[in-house]
Amino acid sequence: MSKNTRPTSIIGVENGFGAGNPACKDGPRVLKALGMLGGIGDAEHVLRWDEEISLGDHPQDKIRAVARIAAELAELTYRHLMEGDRPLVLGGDHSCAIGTWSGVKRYLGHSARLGLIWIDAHMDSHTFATSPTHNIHGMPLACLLGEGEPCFTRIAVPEHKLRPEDVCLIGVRSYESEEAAFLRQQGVRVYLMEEVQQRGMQAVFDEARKHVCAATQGYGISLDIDAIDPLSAPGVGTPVSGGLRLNEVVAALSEVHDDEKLLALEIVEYNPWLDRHFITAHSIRQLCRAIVTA
Ligand SMILES: [Mn+2]
Repeated sequence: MSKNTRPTSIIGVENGFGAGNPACKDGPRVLKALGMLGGIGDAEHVLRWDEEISLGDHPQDKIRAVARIAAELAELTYRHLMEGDRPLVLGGDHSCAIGTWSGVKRYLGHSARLGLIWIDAHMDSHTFATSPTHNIHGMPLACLLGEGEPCFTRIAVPEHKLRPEDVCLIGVRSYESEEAAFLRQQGVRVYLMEEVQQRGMQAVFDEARKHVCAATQGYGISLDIDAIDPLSAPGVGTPVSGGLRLNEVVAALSEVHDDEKLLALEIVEYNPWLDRHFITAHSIRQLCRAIVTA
């Protein structure tokens, strides 16, 4: 691996319009107010809060609201990469992924390929045709693969942002059959929680990293904190028991934090109002420390 020299720059996305419970929009603001990400980093590994984006409280139309946020975020991740930073997007609900990775794809260029490791208890691969809830945070991966509303699939650049063979999911344990069928038909590699338990997170993560790097010019990590066991991350809208151990995810991030090919990361779905004793906030601090300084 060539060594990363980019400073990490946090972009807070105060948006919960894609989730059933919109209060995860307060995640970045609460982490900042608690000083939870202070004192991370050193002279060689800089971490700085950059900016927050938000839309205000009561949008008339959730689809337009989420699309507007995604377009704004795509512009920001693109600009930060151009300026030599590594963006760390803090959600907000997972619909922000549409924006994050559209901006990263724009930065890489039309003919380049982007890899993505999607760590999540869910598949997030619905469309409006298959989703029982119509919550957009259940759709971002399908959108990035080119499936879904044009206002989501055409952000930043018109082409599909990801090729299915450049994507891996890790930690999945709750999904609908339509999503599983879509990903299977696309040929996306999914490491269900069962496989992670059998083989160990480190083996699975190493294999996933090789997979998403094989034919790509750079890759990212999208971490939905509901992938982590609710014991270490209770502050999420849709907790599912039997998840990844926090220390395994921290170890995985530490392993790649200095990898020059790792272009951007996101940590999403923290809902501070559902947290207990700041357990989730402390877990996020550990994850961010692993990303910045290992
Ligand atoms: Mn998710």
